[in-house]
Amino acid sequence: TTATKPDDSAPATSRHIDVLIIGSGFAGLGAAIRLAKEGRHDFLVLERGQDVGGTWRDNTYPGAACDVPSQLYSYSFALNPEWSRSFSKQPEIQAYIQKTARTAGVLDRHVFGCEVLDATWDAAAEQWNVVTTKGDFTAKVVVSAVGALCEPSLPDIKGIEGFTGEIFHSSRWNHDADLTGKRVAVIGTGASAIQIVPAIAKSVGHLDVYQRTAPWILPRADREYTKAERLAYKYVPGFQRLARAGVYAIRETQVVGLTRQPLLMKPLQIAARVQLRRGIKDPALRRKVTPHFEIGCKRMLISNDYYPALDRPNVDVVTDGIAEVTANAVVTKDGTVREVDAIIVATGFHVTDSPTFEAIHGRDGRTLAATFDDGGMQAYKGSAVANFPNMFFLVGPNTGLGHSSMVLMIESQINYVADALGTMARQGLSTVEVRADVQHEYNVELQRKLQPSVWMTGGCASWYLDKHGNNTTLWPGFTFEFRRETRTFDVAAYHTESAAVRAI
Ligand code: N01
Repeated sequence: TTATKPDDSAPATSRHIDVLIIGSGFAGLGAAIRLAKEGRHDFLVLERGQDVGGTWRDNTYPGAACDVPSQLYSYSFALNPEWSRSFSKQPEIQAYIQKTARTAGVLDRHVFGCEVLDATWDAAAEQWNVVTTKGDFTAKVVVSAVGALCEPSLPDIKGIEGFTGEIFHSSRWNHDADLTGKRVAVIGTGASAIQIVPAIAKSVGHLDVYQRTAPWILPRADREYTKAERLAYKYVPGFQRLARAGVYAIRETQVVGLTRQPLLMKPLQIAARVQLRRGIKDPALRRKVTPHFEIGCKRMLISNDYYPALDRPNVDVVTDGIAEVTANAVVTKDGTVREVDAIIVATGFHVTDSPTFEAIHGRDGRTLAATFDDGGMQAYKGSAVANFPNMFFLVGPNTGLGHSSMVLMIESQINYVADALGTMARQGLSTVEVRADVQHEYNVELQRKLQPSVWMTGGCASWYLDKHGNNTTLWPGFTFEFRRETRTFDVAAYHTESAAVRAI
């Protein structure tokens, strides 16, 4: 089911709006609900898909589920007493997002099937000119909520475009492709792959898992809620908030091990080793999949069925690098040819080099891509970038988490943006643009805090780091610290222009 009927209407004609939100995943939808509640701003959400949900709409691969406990994986203003288990599966999360959108009554503020092709700051008119597949818009403020894990990163492997079998990215699963009994290759062993592999291992004929770096995998404390728990979540006042607070507190403690004392992560490493020993009986295979970096350096993965799946007789882990793909096979650097009917590309996303950055032109026409390419992907409080006036980012630079729910960070950013819009209205500001010196100092301090973290010292390469070697994706503190920093819009950090002054 979809939250709404697809909007197949003819392209909208040129239209001015106070606030344009791009994207309707957890972030954009949350912002829309907030602005609707405030009722002060004329706003519209442009969504390239045909439904709300963002990555939870797109990632429909077999086994897709969340690695954050269900109790933390909802908006604080729309707790979900209906969760059926401790770690929710994708269909349940998507249904929650759809229901939240419907209940909040914001679907009629969405334009679905509307992809933003270009957004350019018009300094003279003090507005954004936004070109989309459904017509042109102008907006006083743009809120970019396009997500960090939405643009598939396809591997640059010789000959891959000539493969004649089924081939698709994990986040673009082809449900028409029947893999039953087929010879299948999965490239990658990240969070997506380790869910896909156990989900398809039994039904495919043969499975080759191409592993470049062995990941750390912790037990997944997943179980169905009992009837009593479900009733309590639904009917006992405060029970769900209490459960949420408990999970929150446990998760937050990991920050110290991740960012200040990586040695504190050792118990997790031991737990992961025990799980590896129990899950895989073959010692040679066990050696192959033993990680060689500190746990936490890459995203920590959780699964109870990945190792047993690798141990199946119809599954091979291939660690020789891929040399090329031919019309019907994957060839490794040692010359081995493995014929396959299908290739699943679970190679992650463009995070620090997202193609969406190309479409945004700030002052002097410079793209966000060029800006990030020079100085690294950086922002002020993850929300504003110098030279991009009246544009705010949700899930912006250094707002990701290695330990807890992104929804917590998203809500903090929404508070900040809502307060920014309120401040602009109250003070009659036509533009706000973060000061370059403030942004610079903020990022120097961020990088200083990140230096001792396991993400920098743990001996791995990960999508957390950009091409300059900086961690431009993760927040190096407790989520409540970010909440505190973003509680109010600190207008002094911004160059502002007042509408009244311009009129004179
Ligand atoms: O992508 P990834 P993902 N040849 O980038 C390998 C979230 N998420 O889609 O480690 C061969 O993590 C690459 O190898 P290496 C979560 O935040 C959450 O799995 O770079 N291999 C790696 O093994 C997660 O972190 C959930 O050496 C190549 C894999 O592909 C993020 O999304 C579920 C290669 C990519 O792993 C991304 O996860 C899913 C090449 N050319 C995702 N290029 C849950 O909540 C890359 N690789 C459970």
